[in-house]
Amino acid sequence: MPLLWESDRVKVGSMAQAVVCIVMGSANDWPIMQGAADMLARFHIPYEVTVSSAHRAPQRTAALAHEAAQRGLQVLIAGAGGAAHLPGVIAAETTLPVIGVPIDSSSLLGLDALLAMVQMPQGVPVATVAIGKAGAVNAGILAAQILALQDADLAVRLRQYKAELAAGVEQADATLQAQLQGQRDGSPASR
Ligand code: RP5
Repeated sequence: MPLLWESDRVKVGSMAQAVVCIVMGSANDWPIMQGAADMLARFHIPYEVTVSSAHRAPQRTAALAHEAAQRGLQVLIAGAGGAAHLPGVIAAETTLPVIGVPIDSSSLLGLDALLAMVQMPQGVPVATVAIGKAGAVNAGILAAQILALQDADLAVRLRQYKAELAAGVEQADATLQAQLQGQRDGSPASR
């Protein structure tokens, strides 16, 4: 089968073989899905980005899924809104792990996409994350965690990220405590 989407996919990062593919139902999903791309870049994971659609381009989507493993991809991240069948259709055609990102692009604010992704039938899982930007970011992190099972250096970068999250909470609490102390020092009761 020809690589129907080979010519127009966009590879990002180093010249290394992409191991993650970010696919989205519309180019209009990119502002959200960029959250996944940013996390992959942060963890130095080569990835590619493309648009496909379970409904508007079913053959392109099937080819993408069929050819993913043989092209060296290891994780697929699929974002879509509305009746979001893209991750499920891809998961039906590959044994690679598929992470679904519900996009809040419809009048139902992504609840439709969330249910379409998370309610997959037994036997065909889609690892569905939260609606919108937080979900896209988490999809990038989850992809990194999957890849880190076979990549010790990546596992170190993930542990550093966790440490940064914890340090951010410590910093936020220190700032809050200082503000509260300042309010107490300035209140009439403390004079
Ligand atoms: C879905 O329909 C896409 O994932 C997008 O979120 C939504 C709207 O697509 P456009 O009409 O903006 O291209 O398939």
